[in-house]
Amino acid sequence: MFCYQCETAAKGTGCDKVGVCGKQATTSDLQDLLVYTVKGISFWANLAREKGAKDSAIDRFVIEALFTTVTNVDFDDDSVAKVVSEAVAYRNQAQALFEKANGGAYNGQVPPAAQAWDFPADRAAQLALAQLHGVKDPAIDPDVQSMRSTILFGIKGYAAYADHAIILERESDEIYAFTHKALSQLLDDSLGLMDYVGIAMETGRINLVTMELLNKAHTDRYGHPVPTPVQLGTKAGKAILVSGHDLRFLEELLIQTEGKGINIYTHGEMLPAHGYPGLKKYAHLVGNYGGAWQDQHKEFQAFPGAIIFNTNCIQRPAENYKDRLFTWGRVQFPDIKHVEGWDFSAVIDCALACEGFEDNPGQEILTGFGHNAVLGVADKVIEAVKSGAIKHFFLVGGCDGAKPGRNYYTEFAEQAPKDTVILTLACGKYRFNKMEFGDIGGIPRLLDIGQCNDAYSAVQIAVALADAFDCGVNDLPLSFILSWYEQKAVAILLTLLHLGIKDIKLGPTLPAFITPNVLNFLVENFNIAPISTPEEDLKQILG
Ligand code: FSO
Ligand code: SF4
Repeated sequence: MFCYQCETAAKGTGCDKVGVCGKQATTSDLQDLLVYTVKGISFWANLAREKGAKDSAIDRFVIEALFTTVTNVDFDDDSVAKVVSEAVAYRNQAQALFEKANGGAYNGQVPPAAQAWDFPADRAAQLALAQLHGVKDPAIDPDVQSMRSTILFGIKGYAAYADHAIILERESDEIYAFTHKALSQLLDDSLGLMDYVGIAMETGRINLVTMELLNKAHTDRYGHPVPTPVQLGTKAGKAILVSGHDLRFLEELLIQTEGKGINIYTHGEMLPAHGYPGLKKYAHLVGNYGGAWQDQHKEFQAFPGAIIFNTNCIQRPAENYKDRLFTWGRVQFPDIKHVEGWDFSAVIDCALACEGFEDNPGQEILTGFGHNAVLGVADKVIEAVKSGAIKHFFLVGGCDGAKPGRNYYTEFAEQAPKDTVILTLACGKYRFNKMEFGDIGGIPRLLDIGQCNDAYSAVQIAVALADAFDCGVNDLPLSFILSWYEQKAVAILLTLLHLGIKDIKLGPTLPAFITPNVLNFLVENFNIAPISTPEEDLKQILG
């Protein structure tokens, strides 16, 4: 195995024996073969689209397969192998689609990934084949390899968002067409470094298109988020904990548990769900439980109910909650019950058989500051900036993780002066979202914009402020202090670069897949910098 797609890549270079995330070498190899096969599908799907032919089953499959390979999603060899065998069939289907549209066979050169190879039935043979198609090709120039990896990981990131959108019955041909084209370009050895830089910027643009599609799907169905206090204590009754990002899943579970004496708690990236009118209307959506994903081992054992993951980030479950744990959608873990489709009765039965909580009210925190809510008080915000009451905005957002260096974000938020406002999103907010920040003239100093995909909302807020002050986003008193962990964060970073956002501070460490030359390019063109200390970074930003 070799995997370097996330921030915890072993020794800062890559996991080569077992994943720091717990991914086994066999799973990693099968995921590599899946990516290789998906590039082959994309080669044919891209050619077919050029001839005016497309197939929605192929389009959706490519997205789902890529999401399967994102960090902390699928740890199950059987499940990944099944997706590879489906991928081989889809590759043949895509080739047939092209040949029909073309009226004959392709007369150019077909890259090996797109040729007609079979997936063996025997696991040992599957793994032997998989080992030939790792993510890194030693024959490729390291900088080109670095950009190819950046593009692949960015595409994997937005594939997660596109999958949520598909579940909400929203799709975009622009996303599918770009995905196929870009993945097939990763097979093209005639392309050079600057070609790939262009494709990476386009990946960022397509991620923005995807986040917008998902935002529209969420707000059309559930309304725009409104500022909402969320209870961190517990309520007497049986309980289900929902972890992940999928709002449609939460809605269906709320419907199926209504009137059953079961309370629903959100975990991790589900917290912003409490702000949506179409979800908060359910009285049994009672609160948020625990912290960010990396604390699940200690927190889940104390949860006296059923627990279900609908997207990342799952970790190897401990024995003391394994039997109460379920997965859904692309998430799978060996020996953990997987719920297929929309029938949640197994989860409900499990919750009813568990002890449940007693009443124990706790602190309340606020969520629901999407662009609609923030721009609804834009006049107040603009006035506060003009009067000097608000001196600066910080977007302190991104993923959380287990590394000690992530204390930077807690300390940064703590040390941000009282005349500054902190916008936050994704699970990194758990580093500071239980602290008291107070308000500036009624505007809370900490505004929770939402999930990582709500980076779309953050962009809308930034663009509206820039319009109001008749300047560019880079001229605003606004700084981006980002924490990354997995591939969705790569997609969001590419979006910010595509938008020309400069001076981003990125941590806790820089990606293992970025070579020194590519880093120099990013520094020269975007002035991107690794985080240093909160004191130094605040001093440098605020002068
Ligand atoms: Fe966190 Fe995990 Fe949202 Fe990620 S729960 S780390 S960027 O999957 O998706 O922020
Ligand atoms: Fe290592 Fe991250 Fe890959 Fe897991 S996802 S194997 S931790 S680089």
